[in-house]
Formats: sequence, structure tokens, C-alpha cells
Amino acid sequence: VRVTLTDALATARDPDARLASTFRLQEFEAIARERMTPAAFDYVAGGAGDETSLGENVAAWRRRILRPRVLVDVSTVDSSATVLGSRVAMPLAIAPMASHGLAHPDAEVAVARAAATAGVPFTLSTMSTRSIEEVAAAAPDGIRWFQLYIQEDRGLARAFTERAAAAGYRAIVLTVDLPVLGIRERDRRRGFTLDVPLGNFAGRTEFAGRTDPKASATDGYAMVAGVREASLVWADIATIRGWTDLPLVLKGILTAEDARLAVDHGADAIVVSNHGARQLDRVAAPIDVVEEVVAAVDGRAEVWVDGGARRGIDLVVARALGASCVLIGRPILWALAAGGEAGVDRALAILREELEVALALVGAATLSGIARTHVG
Ligand code: FNR
Ligand code: LAC
Repeated sequence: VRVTLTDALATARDPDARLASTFRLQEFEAIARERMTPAAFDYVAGGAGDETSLGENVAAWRRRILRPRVLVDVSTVDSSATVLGSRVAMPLAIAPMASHGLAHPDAEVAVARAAATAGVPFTLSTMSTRSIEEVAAAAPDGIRWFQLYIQEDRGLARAFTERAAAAGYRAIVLTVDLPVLGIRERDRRRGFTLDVPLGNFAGRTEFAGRTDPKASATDGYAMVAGVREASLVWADIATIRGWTDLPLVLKGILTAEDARLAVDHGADAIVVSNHGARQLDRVAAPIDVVEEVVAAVDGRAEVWVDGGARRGIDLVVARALGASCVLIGRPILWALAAGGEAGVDRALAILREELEVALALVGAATLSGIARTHVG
């Protein structure tokens, strides 16, 4: 194919053609940068402190070297897996991210629909633009999980849990690495305050008359101030467990010590995560501590991982090291900004193809065929 300068310019002017010429997840980022305000883009892109861990999150995956096996029958490759009892098309889930509305007006509705189409779970943040109920109505058949931030007012957190269960979400993902917000210099420089509507809070009667003033706020950083439950401790996990029969996932664990505590406190799954390097800088890249966590958990819970995964190959690496699901964050918001639901459709299709080709080329027809020895 001969690409002339004129073609290239026409492509740049036509958003859909531009989508069609996007072949890797990271290409969505450049499009998103043009479509989002600089402050919103930096809020999504940025990390904490020197952003050391931000770079390391991506680099750590790339350091892993595959050990492909040949002459294995891969005439039929099946990328499906079971995650928390649900059959998924690939062992990937959309990470919970605040305020998808910063990327595109269709916000979480578009991403949840694309996830449902692709057969992968979508995690709705407590801090979402659209509400628990709206997203459920838009993607009724999709696998949906609800990410919970505990409010200073525990009654509110319980109400979220109950709303999620009533709306058909299949798990509660409790985020445990945000007792306070990390120091994000990009946001400070831009004066970014996440001053956007939050669908789960706005107009809800349960917030009326609450003594916690932050609980009635609709701006995000004030709401984050309300969710930073700095006094939350392990003993509270039993209480939260008691709010619902749904599986409980603890997101934001980086050590064997905490992984053991998590399973001792009844976690059904653990997300090895550094919150996309947005909280504490200079922590390990999650993929580098997966094996430590898997050993500590010893089969008593599922171990998932997120942070910096950008390629289908990363799903193979995660599996080889013992993590059964990979959450993807920022690239999904870039794809949303680039093309709404169609953009996310394309991002997930790219990942699916990359995973299938990776499976075939490492010599595994299914994910259960991936062994520790497939990664060096
Ligand atoms: C996040 N993350 C996050 N996590 C969470 O538990 N609740 C939340 O509301 C948010 N909000 C949020 C907003 C934005 C803009 C980003 C980029 C991230 C963290 C997210 O779930 C996940 O851990 C990381 O994004 C994974 O890393 P990658 O894939 O973005 O590198
Ligand atoms: C963030 C919070 C909201 O990482 O989770 O921005």
C-alpha cells in the first residue's frame, strides 16, 4: 500500500478513518491528547511524584522475555478464561477509572457497552460520570463490577454496595491504596480539581441531611477528600464483607504480607496494583511482584494485576507468572476520547488479536496451556 501525503492528511481530518488506522493501544493516546483539554489529559496520563513508577509500570512488562514452544497444534486458539466465576472472552477487564466524561460525553456508558460486546468485564468507579443504574441499563448483559471507595460516612458506602448488587454488578472491588490522594504535580500545575459531575452522588436523596459536608459535594476532589478513608483498617473488611453476598476484590496490594492478610480477611480476588502509579511513587511495578503475591495467596484467592499493560502479550506474561486477569486503564480512556464506543471496540479488538496471535506463537492453544516456563 502506497500512502501519499494527501492520504495521510485526509486521514488526520476524518476521525473514523483515523480510528481505522490505529493499530496499537498506545496510538490512541496521541488522538486523545488532541481531543481532551490539556488539564484533563494530564489528569489521566499523569502519575505521582517524579513519575518513576509510571514509566516503570510499562517498562517492567517489556523486560519479560517469552520462551516460545514450537510444533504445538494451534490450529484453533481459544483466548477465553473464567474470572470470578464468569466466562470472559479474554482474561482482561476494564480498570475502574474516575470520570470517563473527561474523555467523551458517552462516558462509562460507551465503555461498558464496548466491554459487553467484547465479552470482558467493565469496572465502574465510585467516581464515575454516569451512575451505577445508568450503566447497568446501557449494558444489561455485560459483566459489570463496582469499584468502591469507602466514604467517611460508612452508610453511604454501604448504600453504593447495595445499589450495585441491585443493578446486577457481579463483584465489589474495594480500593485500598487511597487512604490519602497521591501528590500529582501535573494536576497542581494545571490547577486541575476534578470539578466534574459525579453520577453516583448527584441528585441522590440519601445524601440529603448528611452531616458530612463533602458527601453532598459534586466536585471530584472534594469528593475524593470525602472518600479518602484514612482510618480504614483490616478489621473493617469483615464489616464491608457483611454488606453483600457479592465477591469481594481488594485492589491495590503490592506485598506478600498484605496479600496474606487479604485472603485471611475473606478476599475472593486481589488486584496487584500501584493505582497506575498515581499514588505512591517509587513502588514496584505490579507485574514484578505478582509472583511474590501468588506464592503468598497459595490458591486461596484469584490474583489479578494492573498497571502499564499495553499489549496482548502482556496477558500471556501475566498468566505465566500466575495472575489470572489483567486490568487495563489509561488506553481505554484514550480510545474512548478517540472514538467513543467505536474507539473502545477497536482497542479491545486489537488486544484480542494480539492475545490470540501471541498464544499461537508461544505454542499454547488455550490460556491453560501457558506455563511458568513460557516466560524467562
Ligand atoms: C484510575 N484508577 C482508579 N482506581 C480506582 O480504584 N478507582 C478510581 O476511581 C480510579 N480512577 C482512576 C482515574 C484515572 C484517570 C486513571 C488513569 C486511573 C486506577 C486504575 O484503576 C488502574 O489501577 C490503573 O489505571 C492501571 O494502570 P494503567 O493501565 O492505566 O497503566
Ligand atoms: C485517581 C482516583 C480518583 O486515581 O482514583 O484519580
